[in-house]
Formats: sequence, structure tokens, C-alpha cells
Amino acid sequence: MNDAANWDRCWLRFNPISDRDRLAEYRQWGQEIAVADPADDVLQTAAAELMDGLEAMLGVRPRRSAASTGKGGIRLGIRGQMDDRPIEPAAQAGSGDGYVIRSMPAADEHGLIVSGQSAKGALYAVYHLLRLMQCGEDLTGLMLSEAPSNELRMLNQWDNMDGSIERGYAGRSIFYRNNEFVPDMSRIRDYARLLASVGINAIAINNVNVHAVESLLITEKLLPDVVRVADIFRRYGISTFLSVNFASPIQLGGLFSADPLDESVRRFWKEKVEDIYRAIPDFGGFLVKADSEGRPGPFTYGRDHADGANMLADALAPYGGLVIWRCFVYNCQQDWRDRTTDRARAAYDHFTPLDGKFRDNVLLQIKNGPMDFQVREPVSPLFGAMPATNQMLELQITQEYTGQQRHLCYLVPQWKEVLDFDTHARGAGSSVADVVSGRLFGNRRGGIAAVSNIGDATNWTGHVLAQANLYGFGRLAWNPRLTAEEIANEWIGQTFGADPDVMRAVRNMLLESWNIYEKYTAPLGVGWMVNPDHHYGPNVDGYEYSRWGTYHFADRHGIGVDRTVRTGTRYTAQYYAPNAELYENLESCPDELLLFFHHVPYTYRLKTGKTVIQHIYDTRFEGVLQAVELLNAWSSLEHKLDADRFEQVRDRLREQVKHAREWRDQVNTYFYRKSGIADEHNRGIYA
Ligand code: GCV
Repeated sequence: MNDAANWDRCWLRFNPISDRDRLAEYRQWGQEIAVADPADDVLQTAAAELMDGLEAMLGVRPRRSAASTGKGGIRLGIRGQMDDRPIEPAAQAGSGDGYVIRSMPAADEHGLIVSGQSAKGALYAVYHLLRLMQCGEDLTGLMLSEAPSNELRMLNQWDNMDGSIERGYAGRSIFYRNNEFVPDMSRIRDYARLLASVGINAIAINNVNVHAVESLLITEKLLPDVVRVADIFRRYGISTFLSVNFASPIQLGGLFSADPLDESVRRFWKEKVEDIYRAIPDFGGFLVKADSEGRPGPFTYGRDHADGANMLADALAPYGGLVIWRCFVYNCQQDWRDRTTDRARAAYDHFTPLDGKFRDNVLLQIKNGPMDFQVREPVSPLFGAMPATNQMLELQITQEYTGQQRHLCYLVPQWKEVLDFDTHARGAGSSVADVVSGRLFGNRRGGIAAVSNIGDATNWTGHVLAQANLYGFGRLAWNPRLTAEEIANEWIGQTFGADPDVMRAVRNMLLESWNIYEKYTAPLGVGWMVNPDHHYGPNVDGYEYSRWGTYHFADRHGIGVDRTVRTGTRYTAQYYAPNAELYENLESCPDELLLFFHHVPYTYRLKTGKTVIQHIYDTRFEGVLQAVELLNAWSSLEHKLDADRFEQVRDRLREQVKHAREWRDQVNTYFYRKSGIADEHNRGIYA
């Protein structure tokens, strides 16, 4: 069965308003919707969402008209096409996606103006209004004006056409099955709806590792299906991108080269782009993983990343298309005996010499940290280090290294730290948020992308509470100033209702969860320590003697990677002052990143006064106790939640507790055996 009733509605539940006063208040203006310019598809979506949402919450289907017929209505439209006041300054900034929601005084008409800067703005305004209502907010005297911080708010699907999802933990792809597009696209439509409701406006629909079948997405064989998907997303204001294979000229075009400076290669791409835009006039552009983890790229031809990206950019420019070029480039054939190569340095070393060489329609997409989405890493020093280049941030919603949606790990607090990090690129106050919005260096383009965490699981994300990460990503990409707590409150209110006990318990669970996960896994920023390949579960030496450049260098004396200028890989010099000095000096380096930057003896004392070894033991024991508390907190809500979601989450939390113990015991035992230093409290460590 394929109808939407069978899968979770996530935060778009629109349950009937139970508070009588609120219901009366909302009904005063929720009776009629007047839509200006109903010809626009996105505006139609906005009107339909508003009608359905109001009907579900208020129990009455609003009348729909072309112009307001009097008191008690909502006027929905695009600024300039409706009779409203000039739009407020905040909503004028940015990409044209802003909006205003304003209640009109009772004496006047007792209604609401919902006015977008564009049809997309109107759609976002509708979702905002519905959110306020789902959370039971008082709407009298409402006057709000919003504009997104980021031009691009993007999802990257790592879906393959065989139906698998690279690093997917919530079932199979909702896009593809058996090397074809799914015949029934209703689930894709529901996904578009979820994404639009949190302001997402772009999506790359296939994995950045583009295999043989997916390479055909830009050919006449599969392009008609891409058109169908793009049609769905367009109605929700989302533009479609494709990940492309840099070697396509060879694999599809019968050429002998993919050299970006070769005329026949350039012609190949121009023709392909022409075909795509003939079919999808508002196509977003290409997402490219090149010369990374075995993918083809310009290096084969002695060219650099700017040559490669610009060639595609030139083909896309006449249509307004973008190239999103990933910076996840490093040597993945390293010899673990070689201490001079440091993977953390790679993105900065590859890309900073190219600053200013990329076309205006190229954006460099940079992972939040220099390694790979670990539970704790420093922020990549590449942010702000290329003032003449467009930069985007890449986050990972799918929990590859953070519990794979079996463990609870609300990632919004981690993302907040990244966005708030002061790069000092233009002196104090140069946050990553301002770098990637394009504001820091004047009028650059920018945005935030993230690897999605959904699949065809009925609850979308495997772990119900992992829906909060998808929700939170969209909200932060729109407004990085929102706090992790505000986002949690919004999400819980819409997902589980406003019961104060539920709100309190789930909020605490979410806000504590990243910290808890960090406590029982790899300590003090050193990362990795997971099982190779699938990356689930503890394996302290799992990546120690491999080719991936991911080492912790634990021996019987100490642990950590010396990345200092004085005695190590000189990575700390990639940061602007004063961050460079902060990390370089053992005394000032923050505890949570100590082992990322320094190799220290187990007896080294942290700022907390504890030795490194005692910290390792203590945090592992605490982490397990706190995982048990998560389970207890959830169990206390048994009679306040629907049985289905309650049990799904309880099962996951039980597994988390069991698994946290495994982490604790393996990590503690490893370090006890290495160091020979006993736990001060004589707890159970296995010799
Ligand atoms: C899509 C990590 C992941 C890979 C992923 C890669 C990337 O290495 O483990 O699955 O590939 O990052 O971001 O390109």
C-alpha cells in the first residue's frame, strides 16, 4: 500500500486544536482564504496547504475566493499583487524567499495578511503560520517578517538507483528501486512537502559517488524520469540538482578523455546541459565529487579543481545553473607508517591556492570538519580562507558516525557550534554562518547542504527522534541564530503536542544526547575508533593501520595526533589568529579537542583537573548511566504518547544502552591494557 496514511506525518500532523479559546481565536480568521494570482503553481501549493492545514486543525474547511469578501479571512499572495503594506526590511533581504505575516486589527477586518516576496516566500509563510498554530501560539497583534540567511538550503541524497542508500539507516531509497525510478512518486511528494515546510529549496537526488547507472541520469534514457521528479519538487519551491560523473565524456560520450580543457569534452558538457535545460528549464545544476576517494577528476589530466569546476560552470552559466564542487579531497591511499601526511590538512592545502579562480556560479562545498563528520572535530580551517570564492557548508544529517539512527543523537547543538565558530577571517566576529551565507566577504553566493537521513521506513528516519535532525537542519539553514532549544521546542510541539511533561522530557533528551554519545565513544576529539566500512560500534584500532589517514597513535605512554607547528604536522597554522595559537598551545587547547591537536601522556591533566586516562574511564561510565537515563525519561512518557511511536523509540533506546556498554567496556579495556593505569574508583574494567 502506498498511501500517505501509512507513513508518519512527522511534524506536519495538524491535529485538531483542543484548547477552546485558541480554537475560537483561530476560527475568527480561519474561515476564508483569498488567494491573489492563483495561476502560480507554488502559490497553489501554498493555498492548498493552508486550506488542508486549517481544515484539519479547526474542523472547518475555509472558503476559497479570489479576493477577500469581508471580515475574518486570510489574504495570501505575493507582495505587489495584493493590497498590503510595503514589506518589512528583513523580508526584503536575501534571495526573494522572504515573507510577512501580519494580523489586521479587529476594528479593521480581523484577518491575516500572508504575503511572500515571491510565491516561494508565500509558501514558507503558510508553513510558518501553520507551525505557530500547531504550537498553540497567540496570533493577535502578529507582525512578523522573515528572510532566510542562506540563499541555498540544500539536501544531498546519497541514494543509488539500485535502491540502496550510501550511509542510509532508514530503509531503502524512496526515489529508486532495481535501477529504475519508483513508479509511484507519492512518497517523493510527501518528502518535498516536509522539506518545503522547513525552508529547503534545493536537492541533489543521487549519490555523489556516481556509479554506472546513475551516470545515465543526464541522458535521454533517464532524463524523462528526472523531469517527473523535478516537477514534484518545483511545486514545493525546490530546485533539482544531479550529482554527475566527471568521466561522463568517456563513459557516455565515447570520448577518450574527460580533460576539462579539451574542446570536445567542453562541447560534450554544453550539449548535455542544453538537453537538460530543454527538459527542466529551472534545473539547479551539478553536484560534483571529483578526485576524491577514487572518483575521477581533473587531476588525471594535470588540471586542477578550478579547471574542472569552471568547465562545468561555463556550460551551466547561460541557464543560471550552479556547480557545487565538493572539497572532500584527500589521500585515501596513505601509508600508516608515514607521519608526515596529515589528512586534516588536505582540503585547505588543495583549495586555498585556487582562491579567486572559480567562476561566479561555482560554490565550494566544505564538510564542517577537516576529517569526516566525527562526533567531535574542530571546524574546518577552509571556512573564510578563500575570500574571493563562494563557499558552502556541508553537514551530515544521516548519523554515519553518530549512532546510525539506532542511538539518539540530536545534532543541532553540534551544528550550532560550527555555525557560531569565529574564523577570525576578517577579525573578530567572522562566524562560519556569515562566511557561508556569503555576507562576510560582501556579496558572495552561499548556502548550507546536508546529507539526508531518510529512507522508505514508515517513520522516515528509522529512529523517530532522528526526525528532529532533519527538521532542525532546515530551520538552521533558514536561520542560524535559532537556538538548539528553540528548534527542539518547535519540533516537539508539532510532533508530540504541547503536554508540558512530554515537552520537558523530550527536550532534555534531545539536548543532552550529543554529549552523551560523545561520552561513551571516542574521547577528547580523537575520533574514529569504529568498525571499518560500516562504521557502527567500537573498534579502537579499527582504522589505526589502514590507508585512510585516520589515526590516534595510542601507545603505552599516551595518545593523540600532534598537529602543532612546533613538533607536528603544522595543521594548526591553517587557522587564523588567535585560533591558531589557541590550538597550538597545549595549555589553551580546549579539552574536548585535545587529542585532535596534541599527543599527550595518559597522566596529562586536563583543565578539569583529571588525568586523560581517568577522564576516559569516567566519561565512559557516565555515558552509559546517562544512556540509561534517556531510556528512563522516555519510559516515563508511556501513557502520554501513542503506543506505536512510544515503542519504536523505546526499542532503539534499549539498544543504545546495550551498545553504550559495549563501547564503554571496549574503550576502557583497551586503554587499561595500553596504559596499565587503574581506574581510581576500581570499577569493572576487563584486563
Ligand atoms: C558518499 C565518507 C563516507 C562515504 C562518503 C564520503 C563522501 O567517506 O564514509 O560513504 O561517500 O564520506 O562524503 O564523499
